[in-house]
Order: sequence, then structure tokens, then C-alpha cells
Amino acid sequence: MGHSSLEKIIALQRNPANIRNLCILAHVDHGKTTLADCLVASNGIISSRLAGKLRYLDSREDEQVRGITMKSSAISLHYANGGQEYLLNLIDSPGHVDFSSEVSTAVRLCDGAIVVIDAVEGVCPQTQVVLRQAWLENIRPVLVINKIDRLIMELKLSSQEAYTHLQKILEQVNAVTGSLFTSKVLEERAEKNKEEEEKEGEAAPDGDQVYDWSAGLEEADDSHLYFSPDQGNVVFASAIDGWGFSIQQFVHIYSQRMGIKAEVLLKTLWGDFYLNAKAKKIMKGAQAKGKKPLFVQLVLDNIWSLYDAVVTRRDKEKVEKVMTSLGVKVMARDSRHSDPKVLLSAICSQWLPVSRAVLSMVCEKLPSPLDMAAERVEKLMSVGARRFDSLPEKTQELKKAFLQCSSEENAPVIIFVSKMFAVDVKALPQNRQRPLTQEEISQRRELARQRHAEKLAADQMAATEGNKDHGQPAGLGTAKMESLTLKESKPEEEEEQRETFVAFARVYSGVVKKGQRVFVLGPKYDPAQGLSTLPENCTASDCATEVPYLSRCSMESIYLLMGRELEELEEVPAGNVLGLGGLEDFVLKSATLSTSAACPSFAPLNFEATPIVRVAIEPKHPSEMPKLVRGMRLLNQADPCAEVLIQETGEHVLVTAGEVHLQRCLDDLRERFAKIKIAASEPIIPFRETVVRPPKVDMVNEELGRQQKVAIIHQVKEEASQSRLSDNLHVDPNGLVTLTTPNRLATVGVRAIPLPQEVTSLLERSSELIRTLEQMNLSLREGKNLDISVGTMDAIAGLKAQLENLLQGRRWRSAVERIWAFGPRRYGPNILLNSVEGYQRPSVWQCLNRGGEVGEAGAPAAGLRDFDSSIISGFQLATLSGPMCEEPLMGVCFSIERWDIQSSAPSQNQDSPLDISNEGLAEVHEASPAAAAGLNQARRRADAALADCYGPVSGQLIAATKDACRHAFQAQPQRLMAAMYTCEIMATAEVLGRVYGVLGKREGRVLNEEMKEGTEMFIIKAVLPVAESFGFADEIRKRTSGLASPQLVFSHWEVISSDPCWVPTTEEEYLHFGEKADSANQALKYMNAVRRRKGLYVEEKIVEHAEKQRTLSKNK
Ligand SMILES: Nc1nc2c(ncn2[C@@H]2O[C@H](COP(=O)(O)OP(=O)(O)OP(=O)(O)O)[C@@H](O)[C@H]2O)c(=O)[nH]1
Ligand SMILES: [Mg+2]
Repeated sequence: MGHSSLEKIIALQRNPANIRNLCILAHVDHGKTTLADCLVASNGIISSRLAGKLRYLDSREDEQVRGITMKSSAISLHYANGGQEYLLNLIDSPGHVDFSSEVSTAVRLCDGAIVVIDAVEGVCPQTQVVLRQAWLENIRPVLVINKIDRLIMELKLSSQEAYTHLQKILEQVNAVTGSLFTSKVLEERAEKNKEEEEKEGEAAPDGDQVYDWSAGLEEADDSHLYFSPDQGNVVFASAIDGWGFSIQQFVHIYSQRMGIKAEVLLKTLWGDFYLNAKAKKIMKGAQAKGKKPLFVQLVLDNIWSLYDAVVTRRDKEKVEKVMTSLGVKVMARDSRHSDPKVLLSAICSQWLPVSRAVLSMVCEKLPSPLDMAAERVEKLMSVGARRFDSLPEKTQELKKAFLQCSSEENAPVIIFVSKMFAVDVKALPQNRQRPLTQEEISQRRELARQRHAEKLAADQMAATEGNKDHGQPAGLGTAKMESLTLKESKPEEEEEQRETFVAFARVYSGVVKKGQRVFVLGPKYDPAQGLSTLPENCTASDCATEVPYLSRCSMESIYLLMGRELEELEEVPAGNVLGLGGLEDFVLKSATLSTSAACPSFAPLNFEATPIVRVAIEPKHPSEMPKLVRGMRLLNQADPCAEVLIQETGEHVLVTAGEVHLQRCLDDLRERFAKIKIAASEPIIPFRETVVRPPKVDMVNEELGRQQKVAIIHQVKEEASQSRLSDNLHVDPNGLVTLTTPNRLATVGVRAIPLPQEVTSLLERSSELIRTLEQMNLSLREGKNLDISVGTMDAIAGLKAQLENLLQGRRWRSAVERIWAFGPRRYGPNILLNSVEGYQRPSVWQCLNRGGEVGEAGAPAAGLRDFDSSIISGFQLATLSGPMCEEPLMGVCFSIERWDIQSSAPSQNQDSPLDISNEGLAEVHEASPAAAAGLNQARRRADAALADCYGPVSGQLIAATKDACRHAFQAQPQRLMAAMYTCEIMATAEVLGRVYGVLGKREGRVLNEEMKEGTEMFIIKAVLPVAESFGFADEIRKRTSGLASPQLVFSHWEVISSDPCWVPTTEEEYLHFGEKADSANQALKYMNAVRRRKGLYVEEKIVEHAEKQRTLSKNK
């Protein structure tokens, strides 16, 4: 990068009003990086001839090879518009779903976004996702409709058809924005109403009450949100041919040429208007009268005829004429080039350079860092469910600093790091070889000359002295050797340390200086706590008081991000995107840095992708394990979405968002972070275990009677009787499992009930909310009171109401109130239900009616309350791994129907912390055997003495609950659940059949199929099990010769209908399915695969036809 432009950028960084932080967002392959190339070329960083071919911001090798972007990268550009100089911090983002976390990291740092849409493909799934992401972060989008050349050359549309097509695309995008806006208005409205209600409740209203019937939609002005060419927020472009325009440019040309007022033309150039040549007037109703709309006549026709002349007909004369009329001059070699596209882009990029159109729009329509909305600041600063106005006063004051974006000396420094990226140490500017200045060259020359002279002198000395003394040269020799070995050992060290991390960040306030010390605020950091613990006015450099989740670090180096390169800077003022070096030990993936301890940590990034593909990884040579561990740690830090964990089995597991992401992570591990050969297992596919209502028909579609049920119970009994627990376990024919702890002090009775599917998916969707609920309950139990926003309370009440609505019927009477816990991990999609008669415990919904403590334990159950948490723990363990293949459960309700505990307090138990205080019996269940009480009493006493050898009661109760749940689960018809992807495949009619073929083979199901308007493309929506998805995208691409490439997005869990435990019972079935019945049983296959992987017992025969083998050997 030139010295002068670096200086210029540094100067521009000081003027936030002229800074634009923006990112480019789109569906995969819609041309983001190509467009970025054109913008980069306008700054002379790459040649304009190469723009669109180089894909400069795709700096990784695999990005270039695969042709897709895999990470977001930033570059700073300058642009002069309307007499002002602007600084543009541009971030290119990937469009592939697997990397959508990279989009989140980019969007967070920006104030605006360029949304690119392929004119042929229109609004695609990922387009909607990025629009939502931009919306969630409150950043303003502008639109570029790209690849217009494809409408001309590929679809061969006429200019009129193209106009209609473009109109449709705009409608589609605006529909997405509209729905986002509507939902927000309604939400806000609800919140406002609620707050008003609360206020009214506090202060009794006096005077008139006004009721507002409108939903607030009418009064909310949303016109600025929509994309419309006359608003100036839409550019039509072909990035590959280097042209692009907004209608303002044409308004400018034609208002002079035709003598029409610019304002009039601006309003009418896009829309249903036409030119009445006779009356010299612009009239409305072009469509109805069958006239050419102005846009077609004045804009599109010109472009169409240019393409026609240059590319289709290659009409030299016409081209000459056009060029002179446009005032364009083209180099001779371009006009003689065999590819007409070269000439075309040479003409177009002078006539309507895409960079000018896009950058002017960006400067005019996107907000500067000074325009940050207060709403956005509050959203960034209030973490989770906390209300902004419940934060400490000093923290709330920081809002001003945000809004001012001030670079004053005393302004607090606030920085957000959205990701860490790995950089080769050699690529850092401090280690890069710079071209030497004239002065340095002459200095070096002088030095070399001196050294040469010294050497000559030394040689002469040695030659003369060597005759006298032989020791000297030998001494010199060793010195040389030493210096050599020193040199050799150095590169090796570097080899180890070749990757360093740079933080991708933005300064929101203050000036970041090299060497400055700041606080690193962890996600759980509480400014109230920090402020009260730290001495007044202390800074990160002068006090060392320990505060939880607060650490300190210093800015070792500051960089300007220039795509593939970094430039070192001394300081960066507020409002800019920058790179920070030397934070790798303090920041894992993202962080908030500030000089003020009052600053809260920013709201976490909104990630759209769920990491779902996991593989186990091991080094090829076991001795290289430490290298692998280190490599995985680096990878974890360098990727916003990848997760690295060690499973209970000791395997190192990598969890990624999809196949492409996985591939990239493995490449990174092999080539950058671990630099060893590694072996990755087949992807580990997650399953869930569940129970279902007894099916009406069996595998061979035969009616099932009651005997089936009995058979299952029988089986459970048999299994149980073999185990150690046999005499403690009782299974009744209705599926109620009763289990007594080994010390016979406690008994639990559990029944497993399938949850309705809607409930399961509701719980699954609300997991975050349930987590918040649990946290609130925890803090209530500890006597603290969290300040929760109205929205969150509403959401919890809403969840409860929804559950009540869904859980109807006799079986679920008052079930929602009786919910004991959710699991696994306290927020999973399974429910523990309290159906113990007479046992009262605080409801999980207690936070809803704060203050009024409900359902405090009744007197008889006091003994039980002490063990309440053991039951919950047992349930958590049981739901974490099921009996089928130790995968988590889903959609199961465990109803505890009986729970007895006898608290005998023998003297030896006195010092145990879990001791039960009240002597005697806490019998709750009435049905407990009353007979033989005397005998029981005697037995109990003996057992009590034994109690110690089994450990504390609470521990036994956990194990007993867990086992009881497992047995109860097995007493119901069990099923596996498979993770499902949804995908949208765009394909032409010719290859449609093949797409269906591939889908069918992989157990995919087509949901719908429709034709994309105005094109010959079909859009197929399908679901596909994750287990069958590996290689799917490749296979589709191969079978359709690259015409269709699907993107897989995790969508939901689905029950596999076949019963994995089914065995043939009749002869007919035996003949049909064979002895093992595994030929058609997909669920059994999956289950066995998982069991085998986990090293669990798999019931299958290994030798299939033993006799044959024996005869063979005999004959020998
Ligand atoms: N015909 C035509 N092709 C284009 C245009 N712009 C880009 N392309 C082509 O579209 C393909 C994808 O372009 P990219 O710029 O890599 O797309 P992207 O949006 O960056 O893709 P990802 O980063 O992987 O999401 C390339 O083959 C480009 O040559 C255009 O204006 N017209
Ligand atoms: Mg790209």
C-alpha cells in the first residue's frame, strides 16, 4: 500500500462524520467478493483489469480453489464524493450457511450493509437470513441487484421483461423487510402496553382513560426502510463487467438533455410512467396503455443495445458510434481482444463504473458512527434479560460516550472484539520486509564497505600470525560455528510460533493507543459489582484489585486491516474498525475492552448456525497428541463457530456447522495450527431417544393387540431380574416402575409418558428462556432479586400459557403447575412431573408471582423437601443419556407418582451433612403396603445400620431415580429421533429427475416444489436426515453437472418410525425379515452404529454362515 494513501486514511480516521463502517451481505455466490474487487480496484490496490477475477479478499488458498468465501475480512478504502473525502471500512462476508457465524461477527462491527442479490436467483434463503441479521443488529441496509448481465446473456430477456423481473425482486426483498418491521412494531407495542399497565397499577389513574385500538402500525413510519430506486438505496449492477448505476445518475444525464426537472424525473424514472413524445409530458399508467416505462426506454434499452452491439453482433461501427457519443476511449488492445467481454467491460467501467455508483450510495445513504441510534446502544449494553435502566448510573452514563463517538483525550475507551483471526507471524508488518529508502540503502552500503575492509584486514592478520600460532584460527572457527548454530536454532522456534492472533474489533469511544492498558470484561462481568469493589477512579494500569470476570491487558500492537495485509498504526480514534495484536491470552473468541470498569460486556453475538456435525480427531502418530491439543486450542480461538471438546470417552471432538466448515477446520488443523497428520473419524451423528404412544400396527403393518405391550413389559422384567437391582424393582403392567434404594430407605415410582410433539418443539425452541427461568429460580432461592425486563417476564408467562394450551386432557390436568424440572442440563426438552399425592413444592413458575411465595412445603413432606434436588439430579442424569444408545432424551415426561422416604436417624449418621432431622417416617403414598408393618420395621432397623455402606441417602436416591427413569422409559415403546436438515435446491427442469433420485436414495422427503417466476428454474424444498447428508451436496452437484447446489440448514428432530427393538415373532415375519430383522430396520442400524462407536454391547451375530466355513476348511 502506498505511503500517501496510508497517511490519507490515518487523517480520515479522525473525522467520524465521514466514516462508513459497512459489510457486504448476500446469499452464497451472489457476487459479494466480485463487487468488493471493483471497490478495491477504485483505490488502485489492484488493477481494474483484474477486478472481478482476482477476488482479492478471498485470501485463503481454499477460498480461491473452491470459489467461496469462508471468513470475513476487512479493508479500508477512501472515496471522494461531493467535495468530501470519506473513509470506508469495508467487510466482505461469506454467504455459505456453514459460515454464517462469520457474518454475525462482521455485522456487529458495522453501521450499514450492502445487501447483494443475484438478479436471476432473486431472494434466496440466506438473503432472508442476512436481512434478519442486519435487522437484529439495527444496521441500515442498501441494495445492489447484481448480475444484470445474466438477464441479457443467459435468460435472454427483453428490456421490458427484465424491468418486470427487477420489480418482482424488489417486491420480494421489501416483503422480507416488511415482515421484520411489523413484528418489531407489534412487539414494541406489547411492551409499551405492559409498561403502561404496570404504571397504572402503581398509581391509580385519575381522569380520562384513553384506549388506543390501533396496533401502532399505521402511525409508525417505515418508508425509509424499504428499498426503492427513487430513494437512492438501490444500485443495479454487473460486478463482473464492472458497471453499475443508481437512477440518480440517469436523472442527472436526462434532466439536462431533455430539459425535464430533476425532481420530476427522479420520481418517475422508476415506476409506471411513460414519456408522451407528442405532448412532451411524462404520463402515468404505462402498463395499462401498453407503453414502455421510462426506466426501460431511458435506461435499460441503452444497456441492452450496448450488449447487443458489442457482444452479440460485434458491430464495430455501431460500437465506435456509441463510444464517441458516450465520450469513452478504449485502449486498442481491448478493442482488438478476441473476447468481446473485454471490450464491453472496458466501455462500461468508464461509462458507469460500479464503484462510483455503489460508493456514492454508501456515503449518502448509510449512517456514520455518529448516527448510532440510542436504541442500538441500549441493546448492545444490556446483556440478556436485564433492563438497561437497572444498570448502575455510571454505566448508563456511558451511553453518552457511545452516542458522541468522541476521540477526546478523556473519553473512555470502549472496544468490542468480535472475533480473533490467525495470522502468520511473517505477515505482520513489523516482520515484513519493507522496501528500503534511499538513505537506508546508502547507510547499508557504507556498513558493508566497512565490514569488507575489516574482514580483509583480519584475513591479512590471520595470514601473518597463522604462521606463528595455530591456535588462533581454530578459535575463530568455533566462534563462527557458534553463530551458525545460533542461527539454525532460531527458525525452529519460529516454526513453533508461526501463528499469532489478531483481534477483529471496533472502537466505539475514545482513542486506542499502542501500549495502553484496558480492562477485559468477561461475558458474566457485572459492572455494579466491579464499581463497588474497585477503588474510585482506578484505571486498568494502576490497581490490581481482583474482581470476578475482569482482567487487564495491554494493546501490544494496533493494525489497519487492509485485506490480505496489515499496516501498523500508533493509535486509532473512535468509530473505526481495526486489528489488535497481543490479546490471544486474554480473549478467546470475542470480548469487550474498556478503560472504564463501569462498562458492561456487550450483548453476545447472534449466531444463526447450530454446530451439528461432529468428528472425533486423533493424530496419526500417538506421540503427537500434545501438538494436536495445542492445535485444537488455536482452532477454537480462531473460529467463531467451531467447538472443541473432550468427550467423556476421552476422544477429542470437533463440532462444526456443516461439511464445508468441517473441511476447512480440518485443513486449518493440518496446515496451520497443529501441522501434523491427523485422522478424523466419520462424522458423529447426533440422535435423540424418545418414547411414543403404543403404535396401532407393527413393522409388517399388522394390527397390534394388547399382548405386544405385555411382551415388552415382560422383557423389561426379564432384563431387570438379571441385574443386581432385581429385588428392589417392580414394574406394573401399566408401565409404572417402582424402585427402592439399596438401603431400602427410599422408594420412587416413575412412569414415562410421551410428550405431544408440539410441546417438545416448543420446549426446544424456548431453551434459552427456560435457562433464564432456571437462573431466576436459583437467585430467588438464594434470596436475591434479579431485575428482569418486562419482555422476558412476558415471554415466560407466554410459555406457560402455551404449555397449558397444548397440554390438555385428563392425563395432563394441572400438569403445567406441577412441572418439577426440565432436563437434561435443566433446560432440555424433557419434563419431570410431580404427581406425588400430598407433596407440595415451589413451582418452577414461582418467579412469575414474585413476592407471594406459593406452595411452600406442607408439614408432612418436610422430610422429602430435603431430597428434592436428588430427584432432580437423577432425572437430569437419566435424560442426559438414554438406555437405547446413551444419547440424550427428547420429548419424554417422567411422572413421579410415588415417593417414600424414611428418615431414620441412627447415631452414626449424625455428623453427615445430609442428615435428616425429624425422626420417624415420612410416608406420603397411601398405597404403601400396610401389611407386615412389623416385619418391615425390623428390617428397616437392620437396613439403617447398613445405610453407611451404601453411602448417603441423597446419593442413592439420585441413582435410584435415574434407574427408575430408565426402566420406565424402557417400559414404553422406544424410538430414535434423527436430526433433519432442510434444503432448498434450485434446478432446471432437465436435471429435476436426478435431484429427486438423489433425495430418494438418501431418505429425503420433498416438501414442495415451485417454479421461480420469470425463469426456468424449479425450487425444491426438502428435508433430509443429517445421517444421510454427507456427500449430498457433492452428489447433487455431480449428478446435475454443477447446475444445482443445495445448502443444508439444521431444522428439527424427527422420530424414526421403525422400532429398533422389534424382533420377528411369527414365522411369516421371520421369513420376510430374517432372524435379525435388521435389513429394513433403519433405526436399529443407526442404534447399533452409535453403540458400536461408544463401545457399548451390540447384540448381533458376527459369523453369519458358520457351517459353510467349516466345510471349506474340512475339504482342504
Ligand atoms: N454473470 C455474472 N457473474 C458474476 C457477477 N458477479 C459475480 N459473478 C460470478 O459469480 C460467482 C460468485 O462470485 P463471488 O464474488 O465469489 O460470490 P460471493 O458472493 O463472494 O460468494 P461467497 O463469498 O462464497 O458467498 C463468480 O463465479 C463470479 O464470477 C456478475 O455481475 N455477472
Ligand atoms: Mg465471497
